[in-house]
Amino acid sequence: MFEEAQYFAPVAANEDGSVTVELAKSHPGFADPVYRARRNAIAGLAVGYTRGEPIPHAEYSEEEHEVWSLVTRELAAKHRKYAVSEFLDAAEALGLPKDRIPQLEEVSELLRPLTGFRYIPAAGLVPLREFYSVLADSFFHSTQYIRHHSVPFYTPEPDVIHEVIGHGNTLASERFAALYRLAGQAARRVETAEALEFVSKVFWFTLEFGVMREGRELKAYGAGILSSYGEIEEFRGMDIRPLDVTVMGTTVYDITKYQDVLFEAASFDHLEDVVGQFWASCDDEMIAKLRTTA
Ligand code: TIH
Ligand code: FE2
Repeated sequence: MFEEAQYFAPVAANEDGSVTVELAKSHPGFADPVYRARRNAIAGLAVGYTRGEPIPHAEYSEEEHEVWSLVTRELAAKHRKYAVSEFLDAAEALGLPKDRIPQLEEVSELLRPLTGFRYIPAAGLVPLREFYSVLADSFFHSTQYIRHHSVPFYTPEPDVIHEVIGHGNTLASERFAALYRLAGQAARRVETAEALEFVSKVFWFTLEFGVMREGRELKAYGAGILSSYGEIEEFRGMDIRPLDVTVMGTTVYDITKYQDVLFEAASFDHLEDVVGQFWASCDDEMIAKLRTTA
């Protein structure tokens, strides 16, 4: 999940303690009362959650488990073809269920011996600062609902498939987990809204939508590409630019479409050298300077 500039359905608290998720008219689930009831119930689980408690259990319907199975099946073949090897190895080590949606608590348990990352349920939009800074402590905010069954190949709205298949598998790699933690430390270190936005954009163009050279091929490591079996077929045809922190930190993107500008790391070492180093050392002053040179 992510924030602000992103596509997030507002969650409203009702007087009786329940919550209502406001889906846009254009949302594929807008006119589906069963789906809307599910979204409200699931958002209700995360409201009032405090860290350290067990994550509330979401009881998914048969139809919801089927969406997970379908997407898992479609993605498995595409991952073999298009995902970086570090992701494939991590996914193998994590061993997510294929035929049912796992509980977030269960995913945390699977991650525990690998990298120690833990999930925090989120009802909807999490403030930018909060979302990123807890990455430093190996916490990851996650939605629990699943995309509407009519559009399984892509959603502009982060859902449990994106959070768990995209981010969870990545967070099972110690090498990737270290980068997530560095992004968190950077978010905690910077003070201005401009600097925080810059840090979050570098995250967007790397850990969400990054691509990487592996031998002669271009592979994906960004969770947003790896959770969409529609978008993953398209990334090689996009405008692929060299990895550059200043450009990534200032490029505007549209969350509702397939990303048409992507940044290529020449190798994992290159990603760590450029982006890892940036997050490890950036501060308000450095970012203010970079923004003027953009
Ligand atoms: N587009 C992704 C998917 O379909 O799985 C979800 C998102 C990733 C980043 C923002 S929204
Ligand atoms: Fe995400």
